[in-house]
Amino acid sequence: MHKRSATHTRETGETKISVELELDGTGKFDVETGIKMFDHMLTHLAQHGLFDIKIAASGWDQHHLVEDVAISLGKALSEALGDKEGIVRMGHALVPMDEALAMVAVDIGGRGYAVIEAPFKRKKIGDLGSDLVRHFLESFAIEAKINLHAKVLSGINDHHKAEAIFKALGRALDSATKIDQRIVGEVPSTKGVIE
Ligand SMILES: [Mn+2]
Repeated sequence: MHKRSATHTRETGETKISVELELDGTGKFDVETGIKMFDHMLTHLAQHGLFDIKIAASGWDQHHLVEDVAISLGKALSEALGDKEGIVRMGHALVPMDEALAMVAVDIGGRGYAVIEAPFKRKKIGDLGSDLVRHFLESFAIEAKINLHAKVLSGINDHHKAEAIFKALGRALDSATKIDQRIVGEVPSTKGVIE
């Protein structure tokens, strides 16, 4: 099988981003965005998605940083999947973290859409603005051209809720990006193509 990986770099007046993504990895990560809690979340994505992820990001504003990492990671995912031949396409995961429980479902169908139900009590989770969890997921889904539903089903602690979401996202994406040996070389869509 060809190597399913992609590199994406993005440099604007606001941020400088470099993303390397290997889909069939082992969960190796090297993530530095300058936002510790965001790094923590992205490493969970790598670890539990079994993706090898290298991200270096810098910029003067946290909102732009998170948004631009989401855009670059989304584009890298889409590119790494290529023509989407043989992939399982849909995936979901239900992941607990202590009292928190998160559900994530994805469809790699060529359409970017996100439905996020993740209410946080505090304005910040560590050094990360709580609103940026939603913003990350939405921006990522749109650029990756995937449907992404994320829902916190229960939970009290904001850190636990966010962490459960990112672990579930990793697991769901791992399932959806896997190659199904029964349909190698076939695009899993009645349209015959997935953008
Ligand atoms: Mn943690």
